[in-house]
Amino acid sequence: MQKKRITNILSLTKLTSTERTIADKVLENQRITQEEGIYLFYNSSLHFLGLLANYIRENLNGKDVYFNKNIHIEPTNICIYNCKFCSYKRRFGDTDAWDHRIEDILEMVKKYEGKDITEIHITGGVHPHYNLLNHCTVIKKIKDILPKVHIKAFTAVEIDYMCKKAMMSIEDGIDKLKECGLDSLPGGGAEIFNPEIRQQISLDKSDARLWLRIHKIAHSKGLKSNATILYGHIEKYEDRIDHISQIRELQDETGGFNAFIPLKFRNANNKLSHIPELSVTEDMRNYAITRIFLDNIKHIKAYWVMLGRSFAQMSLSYGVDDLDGTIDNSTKIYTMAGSEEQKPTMTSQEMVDLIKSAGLTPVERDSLYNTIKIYK
Ligand code: V47
Ligand code: SF4
Repeated sequence: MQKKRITNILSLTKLTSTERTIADKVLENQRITQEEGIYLFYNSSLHFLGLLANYIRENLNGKDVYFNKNIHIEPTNICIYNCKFCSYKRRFGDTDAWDHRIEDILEMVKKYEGKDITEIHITGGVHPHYNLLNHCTVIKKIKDILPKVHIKAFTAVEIDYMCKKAMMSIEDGIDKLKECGLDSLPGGGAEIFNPEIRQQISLDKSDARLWLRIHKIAHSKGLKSNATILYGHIEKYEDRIDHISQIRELQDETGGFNAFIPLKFRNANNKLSHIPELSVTEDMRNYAITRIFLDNIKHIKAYWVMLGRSFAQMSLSYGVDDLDGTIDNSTKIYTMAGSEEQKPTMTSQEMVDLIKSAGLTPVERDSLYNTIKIYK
């Protein structure tokens, strides 16, 4: 939306003086403060937030909405941690635990030989038996089968554990993973950085400092990564702003984050099932404020598998410019946590139609946001 048009609309909208200041900052491409971010959460309407977020999205990405062709591999759901929000983790011996052998993983990958997927996203439980070298073997063998595929793998929490298990420093571990074919890091494991809330929902999992340090090291070694927040459980608005503020600071230092992904807490089959899920209005307000606050990350991703297709489409009016991938029914994290997407797969045509019917331009991208195809 052009500056003049939004200025006209804002002049007809009743705003508080703080909202006026925030709107002026956005129109002048200036950064808003943490206090202003918190103010927006407590006070501002979806309409006002949507106007600003959409303006920023259009300035950064025009009408383009990105997606890629990818699959997820979840090698195991056996995990040493006990995150209360997790519907996926299992213990040894549980009937629905899985721990795929390397041969089975490679069989899965072989099915995509000659197909046009560009990315494999690998993440799973933190299995107590596997060290960094085991994971290296997996990615190396995947690259033998699909040499051109981009491997985005292992959350900072997984990297922390696999390095400890191999008695390697994070620096050496990331060097080794890179040498074996790792191309970037996904954004998971960030959850919420506030130490008290994190301790309550994720118990003894790697803390915020370590999560940030691992991403910083990855960036220093030329690997890009994503960042996430898990919102809508027991955290306060202040915690969300504190979290994205720490991401914003690291991005100022390294410029290594490609995308930020707000992940809405889903409440099926976990220890926080008593907490009601947020309304769609709250989700859209969260996307919009994230877009307004995070002025130095170009892409805000709505993970459609978690949100559902209709709401993912709606998020495109509230600051989102990326819908992740076509996925080919290859993830269970969200189906087990209650997402309505019980068979998460979208053909590229469905993805294209979904974006076009929102009045926007679908762009197939690679994992580093280079354009592969524009669907006019
Ligand atoms: O860290 C687990 C979240 C994350 C639940 O980088 C839950 O491109 C909501 O990070 N309700 C893993 N969220 C997934 C992830 C991800 C997904 C897609 C793309 C990318 C990327 C990263 O899933 C975990 C946790 O925050 N999660 N359980 C739940 N019940
Ligand atoms: Fe394990 Fe990840 Fe589930 Fe936490 S969220 S219990 S680290 S699989």
